[in-house]
Amino acid sequence: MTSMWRVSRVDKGAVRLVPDGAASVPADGTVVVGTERDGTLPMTAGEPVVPAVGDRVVLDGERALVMPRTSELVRDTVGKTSLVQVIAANVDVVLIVEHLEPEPALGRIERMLTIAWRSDAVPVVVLTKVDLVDDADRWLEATRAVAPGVDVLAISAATGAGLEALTATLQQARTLVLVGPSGAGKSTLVNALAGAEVMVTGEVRGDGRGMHTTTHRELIPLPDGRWLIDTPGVRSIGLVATEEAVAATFSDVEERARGCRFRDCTHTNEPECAVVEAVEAGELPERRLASWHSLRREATRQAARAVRAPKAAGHIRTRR
Ligand SMILES: Nc1nc2c(ncn2[C@@H]2O[C@H](COP(=O)(O)OP(=O)(O)O)[C@@H](O)[C@H]2O)c(=O)[nH]1
Ligand SMILES: [Mg+2]
Ligand SMILES: [Zn+2]
Repeated sequence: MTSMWRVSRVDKGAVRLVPDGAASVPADGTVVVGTERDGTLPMTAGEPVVPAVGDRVVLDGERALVMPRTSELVRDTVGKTSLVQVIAANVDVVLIVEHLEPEPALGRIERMLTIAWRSDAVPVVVLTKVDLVDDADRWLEATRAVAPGVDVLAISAATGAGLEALTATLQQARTLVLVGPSGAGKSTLVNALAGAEVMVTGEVRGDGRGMHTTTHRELIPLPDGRWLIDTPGVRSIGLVATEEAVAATFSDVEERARGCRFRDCTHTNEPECAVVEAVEAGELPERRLASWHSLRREATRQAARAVRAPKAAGHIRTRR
């Protein structure tokens, strides 16, 4: 007899599964399956993969089979060798969570947007801790300017401000992943969206209050049938981007670029460059073009380091 599950956690050598409409659910709701020695599980179609949080798994007796992924949020581990790692699989929406206090980092948001567009999921930007600032409108405007075509909302898990609007925005999403710096309020938002303390509380601070220190990625089933994936804050998230992902992130730059004289204009020193002209005319922020250059460069560098294996592959070892 077969049943459907989703990967909720991946540890060394073991994968934790939670039922996805499974026929027979064990008492604690989870099963643990071991991986092969190289960390992989077989796929229902194609090469074995390193399982990722969010993967759909068919249990057929003792056998665990991973289903092909509809989307993959990937990052490049920052090391000597490029190791592309799947942060989350089968995600509909990437919630890019950024705090309003301290000030949001627009460059980080642009970066996360590129990673999100690369994943085949839809990004939504959430500015948290709106209760702590009085210039949220200014930041909303500034963030919308670097996130063309993307919903940007300000919320407070403390007061509940903006949560209804966020829920309405996310109505269609079945699986969501939250990404952003440590302390941005991701786990707090998970609990708010779940309506319960679903995220495990980490160490207790000196003042005795609980502190959510997320140390691993985890998939959390919500009572309404949706799924949330909480992630620990990553200091430096390696960019794995395609040209299309950068173009989607910078659709404002791309639009201007259609007016450039050369189709392959690099917007540096070409004559009749509509992008540089827009910057000179004050119609496009200079930092926006600088971000475009820097993310393009980084994406090109990463692409040169990584030899991309078939899409389904989880970890891809590459040459130096
Ligand atoms: N004032 C305020 N504090 C918040 C809000 N959201 C989260 N926090 C606090 O910010 C800290 C970090 O939150 P946490 O959810 O652990 O962040 P994570 O590292 O992104 O998961 C905690 O002390 C939360 O109580 C908010 O909307 N307003
Ligand atoms: Mg957390
Ligand atoms: Zn140009």
